[in-house]
Amino acid sequence: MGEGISDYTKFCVDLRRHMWMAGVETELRRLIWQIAVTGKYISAKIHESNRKLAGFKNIFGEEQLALDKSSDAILKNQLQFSGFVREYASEEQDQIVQIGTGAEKYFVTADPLDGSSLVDTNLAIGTIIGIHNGAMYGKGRDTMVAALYITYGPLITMVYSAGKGTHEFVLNREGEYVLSQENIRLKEKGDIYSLGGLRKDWTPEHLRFVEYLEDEGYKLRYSGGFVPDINQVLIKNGGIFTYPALKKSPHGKLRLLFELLPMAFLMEQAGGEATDGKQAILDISVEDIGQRCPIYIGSRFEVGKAREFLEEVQT
Ligand code: AFP
Repeated sequence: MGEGISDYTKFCVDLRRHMWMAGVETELRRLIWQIAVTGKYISAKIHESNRKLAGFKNIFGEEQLALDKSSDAILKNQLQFSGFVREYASEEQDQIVQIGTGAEKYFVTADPLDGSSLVDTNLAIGTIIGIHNGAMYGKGRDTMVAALYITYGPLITMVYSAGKGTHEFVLNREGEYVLSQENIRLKEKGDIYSLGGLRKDWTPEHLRFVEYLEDEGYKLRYSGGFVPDINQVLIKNGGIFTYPALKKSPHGKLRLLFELLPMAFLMEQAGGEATDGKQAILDISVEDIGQRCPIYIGSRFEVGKAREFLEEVQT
């Protein structure tokens, strides 16, 4: 599809036109556009944020910043009237919420504001969205039809895939998302690594994998924000992000439904891989909205290497 957009017109391909040219079906195009527009409202909220704790705890027992709650409310209200969304599940909601009549096609998952604990440091944070056709329970590979994330950093960027490649857009001064990178492709092997969890809590096999990367001269890039950390691997076209199983938390920290499935969908569409160490993230059955699992995601070489080191203990 990229050959259809000559360089001098590429800067004016906005999100709607791109999805139309890519053949994304109408309702899905409108839903993705609706969510992208909501990112502008969330960004406005971040810029007026009062950074006070909302005094609430989400189902994971984490303090919720006012921003988490308000970002979730903005998203839910926007989707409620989209006409395409039957159910909404969010990291900030205790359970799945029916927000349509029940006849709508899509089920949307959201981490409305991932990395909110970084707001006071002015580091980049993000919104992560998964769009499923039909039921949410099951394997992502069978249910997911699209995924996107919005990064609130020096620029507001949006990366989406509807199953026809992974593409990046930048929000310009006119408030339009314009194409910046089409069909992002990861190299077989990268040179950056992003490591979650504390070294003292890593398993011996994970530590051996990290030591391998260090010996190979990989550069450490870790902000503590899943969205910018993943975005760095994608936009630098290679490398690996991992938040592993820890000695006391064998399932790691990150949530399968809200964080890992959307990123795995985007990364696979860009020629990368995402695994929990044993199986592809998109092949893991979702049994509970709070399900967590370890993640190794990025270039095929590094993800394959991680599996090798982790299998050593499994044999
Ligand atoms: P917050 O949303 O509480 O800031 O957590 C962010 C996050 O879920 C994810 O964005 C990061 O990859 C991960 O936590 C960082 O975890 P550590 O603080 O343990 O490194």
